[in-house]
Amino acid sequence: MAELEGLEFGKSDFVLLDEVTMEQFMENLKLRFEKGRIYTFIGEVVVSVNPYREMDIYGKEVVEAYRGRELYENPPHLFSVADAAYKTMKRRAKDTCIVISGESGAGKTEASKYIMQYIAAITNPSQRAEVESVKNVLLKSNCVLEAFGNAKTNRNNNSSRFGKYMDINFNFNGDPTGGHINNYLLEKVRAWRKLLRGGSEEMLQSLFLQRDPSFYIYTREGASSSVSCSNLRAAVLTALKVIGFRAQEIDSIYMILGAILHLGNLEFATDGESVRVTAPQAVENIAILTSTTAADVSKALLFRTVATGGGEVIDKGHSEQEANYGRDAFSKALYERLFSWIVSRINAVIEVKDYNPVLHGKNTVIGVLDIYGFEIFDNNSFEQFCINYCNEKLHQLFIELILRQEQEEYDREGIPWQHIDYCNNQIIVDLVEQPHRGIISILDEACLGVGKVTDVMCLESMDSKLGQHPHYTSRKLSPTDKSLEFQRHFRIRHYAGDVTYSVEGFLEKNKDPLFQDFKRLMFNSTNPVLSEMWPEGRLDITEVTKRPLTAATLFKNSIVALVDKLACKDPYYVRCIKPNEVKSPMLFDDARCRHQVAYLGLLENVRVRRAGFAYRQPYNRFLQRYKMTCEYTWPNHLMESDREAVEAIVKQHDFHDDVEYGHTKLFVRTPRSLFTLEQERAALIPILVLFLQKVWRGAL
Ligand code: AOV
Ligand code: MG
Repeated sequence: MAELEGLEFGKSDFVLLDEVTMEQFMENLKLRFEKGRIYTFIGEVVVSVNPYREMDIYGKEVVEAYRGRELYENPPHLFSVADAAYKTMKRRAKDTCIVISGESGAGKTEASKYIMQYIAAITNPSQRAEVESVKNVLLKSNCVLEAFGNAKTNRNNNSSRFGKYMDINFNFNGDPTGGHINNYLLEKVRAWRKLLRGGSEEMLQSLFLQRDPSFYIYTREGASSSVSCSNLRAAVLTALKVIGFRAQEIDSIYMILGAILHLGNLEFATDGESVRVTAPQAVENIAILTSTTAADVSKALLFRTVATGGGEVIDKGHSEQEANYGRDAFSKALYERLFSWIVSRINAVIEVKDYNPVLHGKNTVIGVLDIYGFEIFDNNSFEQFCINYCNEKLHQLFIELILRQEQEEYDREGIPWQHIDYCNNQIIVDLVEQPHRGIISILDEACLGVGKVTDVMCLESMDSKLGQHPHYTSRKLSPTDKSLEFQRHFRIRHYAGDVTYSVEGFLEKNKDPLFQDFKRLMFNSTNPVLSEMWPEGRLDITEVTKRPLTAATLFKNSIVALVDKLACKDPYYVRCIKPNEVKSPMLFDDARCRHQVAYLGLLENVRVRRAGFAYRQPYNRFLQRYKMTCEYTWPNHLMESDREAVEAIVKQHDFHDDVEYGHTKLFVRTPRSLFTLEQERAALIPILVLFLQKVWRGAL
């Protein structure tokens, strides 16, 4: 409803569009963006457009305005969703979650931070010290994760290179008692320019590092950064200390980062039969920083231990190419382990301990998910495949949960259920994840294959197994489609649109193998922090028989677990849209936005919402808003209940057939009925104001 806002700002809920068409949707979205209204509802969902400028809408007064209020009483805002999730959790003792999605740079991480800040602001009114300290750690954990998991990309200066799901636990008072973080698919090592820029001379020396980022292969790319690095580093250090990282742990973190930078600069050369490292000093540095010996580091870089058929163990020398490959896999793994370890350390601190449900009442949870949205690039690879699969799963959950939520509300309110038609994307999910026949299975099979299985062979296998699938195609299957290249491309018809993937590198990325020797090297480090990160390095070569799960399967498992976690909660959604590619606060790029509206499934969302009841409101609230439009209810009604009074209003305006009366709420099917009421109300307000002014003057 256009509460507190005039219609010049467009419709504050897309449900109120005259017709659900892309044209009308876009017109409203654009109008609101241009008027500085970056949030719009679809029922309880908030659609957000990145303003790319500071907005003065997150302050204390705004928090107060939203605190404990119903969704429709204020203009749409992240705080509406945060408050709704919090209220549901507190009132109905239900777990809730807030799913924030959208493409890179659309504003997901910023939104998740405002939501956390809101929850922090409205809880613990009595300022109990132990709750404050939990809140502090929860908020500070963001800073640490961003420092290690974010990087500048061409799409976002502060891009999260990992998906994050955070549970916040609450006691029966509604105060936070702890939490848990899950991270998903960390991408690439790009995050530590700040280490070099912000580090003291002393620190850099102790890590054997040069200050100039361009000296290191891993920090060379995009070396300019506007963020004040020394401040950032100081903030991260403070955050690490607040969370409770010990001095030795903090030192270890920096030593590992240093070791990774040195690793990146290692080069190999071939002398006759054998391969050697060209700069032995770097090996020395790595050994010191990882508390190992140069001989061991060098051996792990140049050889791998293999068990022969006869049970004999031999050292097999790498080729130059294998050594290069091993080095990159090692530095990537070091970084991934470090990140996961940091997350697990934070989890150990914020984990709810000694919770006694008898003593403390039911422990409830709000989950906040900030995860990469659908990605369609010019060249889409394995990463996009994983990310888009994740979004198919989330979309499926979205539709399912929204329908379930509707149904539950109807049940609660005693209203007959009505069937809602929607597009079911199960078939696409199956295409990717089905055992034996799905793409992930085919990939895994190819990775297991003996001998040299190539990406092209894998594509052929997919073509033969999936040729009949309506959502899968390739050039071989659609010979006339010139946009697909032979032996390279396959295309999936996602719910959000067609995406063409290049199969190159799929197998390599899926296998993602790290030579066992590196694991043993790290496990045998005399630094206990490092050793703790590599428990499987304990295994002897003869004991390592099981193949590690592939990257795609690991990812699938983590997403299935995530979906299970979300599915048992009451969901709230923030759908983020990026208005343009140039980070401009002025520009609304129509084509880009249209594309996002389509793949976020927003029109479908509006349709589902309108298929049942477009609008619902508790009787007393409805009455407050519209009582002036009916003679029986103004200024106060004399009826038995608010519900009867609402009935009087509905009858007087002649839309009795368009509503259902629930136990506590009125349900209105079509928005048109409400327009009439809103118009009448708008026309009455000036008259009323005049009237009140007269009364007021008379009283003087
Ligand atoms: P993302 O999380 O969706 O991208 P961010 O939340 O990092 O995107 O937002 C990108 C940038 O947009 C921020 O650094 C801000 O400059 C600006 N921004 C976003 N939301 C707001 C807001 N509400 N008010 C002001 N500025 C905002 V990625 O992590 O890349 O998928 O992987
Ligand atoms: Mg982000």
